[in-house]
Amino acid sequence: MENYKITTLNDFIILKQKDFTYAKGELSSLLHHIGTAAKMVNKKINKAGLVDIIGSAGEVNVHGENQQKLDVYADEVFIGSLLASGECCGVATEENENEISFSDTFASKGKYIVCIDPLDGSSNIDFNVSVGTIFSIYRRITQRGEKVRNEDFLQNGSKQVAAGYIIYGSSTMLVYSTGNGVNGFTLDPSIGEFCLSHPDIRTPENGSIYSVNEGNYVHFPEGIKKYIKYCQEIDKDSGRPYTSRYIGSLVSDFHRNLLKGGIFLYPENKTAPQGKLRLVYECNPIAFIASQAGGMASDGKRSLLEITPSSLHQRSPFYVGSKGMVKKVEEFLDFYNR
Ligand code: P6P
Repeated sequence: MENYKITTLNDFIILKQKDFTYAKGELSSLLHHIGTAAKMVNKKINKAGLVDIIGSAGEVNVHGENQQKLDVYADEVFIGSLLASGECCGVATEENENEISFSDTFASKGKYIVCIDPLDGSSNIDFNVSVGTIFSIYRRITQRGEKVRNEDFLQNGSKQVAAGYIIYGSSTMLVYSTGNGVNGFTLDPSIGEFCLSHPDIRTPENGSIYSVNEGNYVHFPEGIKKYIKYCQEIDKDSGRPYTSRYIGSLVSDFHRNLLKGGIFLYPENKTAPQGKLRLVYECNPIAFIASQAGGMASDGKRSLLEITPSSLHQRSPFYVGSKGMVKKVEEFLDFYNR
């Protein structure tokens, strides 16, 4: 008898809700709505090559970056689904300059705010490279029923109630944590459900993969240049030389390293003095997942989760993955940038 014991995302959310004595189902409902939005975006991405939805929307986003049509679609779908949940009172997304306050009577009383990059890596879509959604959930600071304010979205990463990502790749996966470990769910299109496929993900203390855009090498800090050469040296005891793997899509590069062990680096460089990746809705949620799986994330000097953001779209140097490897990068930066 084939094993039909399937645990869907919704089964799991309800099951795990029992871990939180004070839980009244609000977070569960919010996570369920994120799963629904992910299925809708997945459907469009799968057909992107066939219908007129790839390519530029002809607009640029708040950062002056060319907005892909699927960016716009994903942004609208996730915002709509978060509003519909009734548990989220406002969102900050990569595609909108300012936070969005939900004025709907029901939603304005929501307990949570969400920071989200609706479609990270979207410039890769036209070339059939995996892309992702990255999300972060906090309790609001403002009073329920009030309009949200900037301060609701500028909490440090250690205050995250939950975080996760969806990777639209060879299969579509949702990986999330509510602070009790990390679990991965793979979408079974035949039943339209995310099914538990990677329970209790733990990332190895050390790995043999390093992921960085070496095209920026000349612009890197001295400590990063030396670390990259360290990865390329022969040292059988530590398994070097490491393997270089870089897709150019954060969720894909991080997800591979999370499962196999490895480090992802996006350093500050002369052309991007604060790095490229956004602290609030890219680095922090990924850092939360990494730390929950036994890894760590740093800006090169300190734990990324301890940084209090000063603006919604601020960038940060980003080093994330296996704890031993991130600590080694911090050592190199400290020694060579002394
Ligand atoms: P670069 C995609 O545009 C993205 O925001 C991340 O997904 C990815 O890790 C990074 O930028 C790639 O940047 O400069 O190496 O092309």
